[in-house]
Amino acid sequence: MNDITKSTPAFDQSFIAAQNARLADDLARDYEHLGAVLRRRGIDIETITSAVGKFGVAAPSWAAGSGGTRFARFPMAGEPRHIFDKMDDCAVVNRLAGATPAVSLHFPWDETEDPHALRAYAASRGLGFDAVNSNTFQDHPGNARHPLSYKYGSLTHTDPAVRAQAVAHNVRCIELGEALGSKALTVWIGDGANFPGQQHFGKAFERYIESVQAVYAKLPAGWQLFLEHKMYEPAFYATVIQDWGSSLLAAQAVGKNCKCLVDLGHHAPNVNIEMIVSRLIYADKLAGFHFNDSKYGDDDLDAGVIDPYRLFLIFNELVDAERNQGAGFNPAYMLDQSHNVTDPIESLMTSAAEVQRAYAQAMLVDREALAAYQTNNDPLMASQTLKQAFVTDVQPILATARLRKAAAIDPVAVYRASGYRAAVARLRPAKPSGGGGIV
Ligand SMILES: [Mn+2]
Repeated sequence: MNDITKSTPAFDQSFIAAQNARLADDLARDYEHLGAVLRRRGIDIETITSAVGKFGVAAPSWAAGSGGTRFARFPMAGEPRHIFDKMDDCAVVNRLAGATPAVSLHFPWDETEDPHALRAYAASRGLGFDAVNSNTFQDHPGNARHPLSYKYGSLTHTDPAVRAQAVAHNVRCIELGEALGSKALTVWIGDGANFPGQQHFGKAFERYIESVQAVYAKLPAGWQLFLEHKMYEPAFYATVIQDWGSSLLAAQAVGKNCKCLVDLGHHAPNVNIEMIVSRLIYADKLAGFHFNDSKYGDDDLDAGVIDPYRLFLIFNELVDAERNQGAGFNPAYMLDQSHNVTDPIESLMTSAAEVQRAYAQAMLVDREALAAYQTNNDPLMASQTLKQAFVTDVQPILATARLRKAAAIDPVAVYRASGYRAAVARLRPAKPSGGGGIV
């Protein structure tokens, strides 16, 4: 453990302020101009900026290190060695980009025997905790809580002893999460089959429901249980919770506070994810999101890098629901990415901003006009109404929201100028590259 976040320029208010000072005049002019543009559309820019400033998306602890593929992992200098280093890096992300006030942990990757100490460490760096995640999709050699193998499944395993072990781990995740101040557990399992006939579809699904019900029974008051579906990988023929339909059936069978989490990379290419979001909102079963982007599969690329319009269309549904339901509509927003070729801190800062961007753009949609075009069957103008919001450059709003919370106008530039990665590289010895890919 070190005190890097206390000494790095990335945390020094006067350093950040000096960097901001070089850009502040131009930003003020851009913001004023955008304010005038929006005023002509009947939109108060301050309302949008205020909402953006309050919008947070959780950073995943597992994304602080270099990711990998099934083929290789290329470590970088200064990689976090343990959960405290990860918290330091996540603190820099939030300090400079001002959009990730909570961290989502993964157990046992982030295993700790003293969650209270971890919570205090996070709080001293301005961080809290979002949903905790359980890992029963790999074995944990040497971990006495996981003597049995998950090779053939976890919550749906044919052996009740393995299922009991997986259930017990999820219950432990809830206990750790309670000590950390989390309010939700996200469950994703890799259970499935690579061969036709390998698994009885119906019986495996029934075992899943039964196991999740056992976890749900241990859920504290005020908590939610998030079920995360994924079409394939590691199972390549059939995955037990492969789609939002299976997820919804399970959530409905388990209980009111069990909901469906949408990871943008966990669908077939070209699937209309925004429509799935709408359906889950209708059913009051939308848990929240794992934001990332993809071209072909579960690519875990940075949010908004491939298809920012899809991200906008998802937020269009969310803002619509927010307008209809008010404060009661409160999905969990988390990033879930793997950074193979970029500095994770830079990727997390820009990804959080991309999510904020989609939110801001979606708030610019003229919903009254859109409703009229829909009612009057004017598809061209309906589409143009969405496009008008999407093509509006909301960068001055995002930057101003950051400036107002003393974060960086240009987070990546300030981060690079701070020399943070080189500083931690001196403190954190390089790890040899393991053969493993995704970690
Ligand atoms: Mn995910």
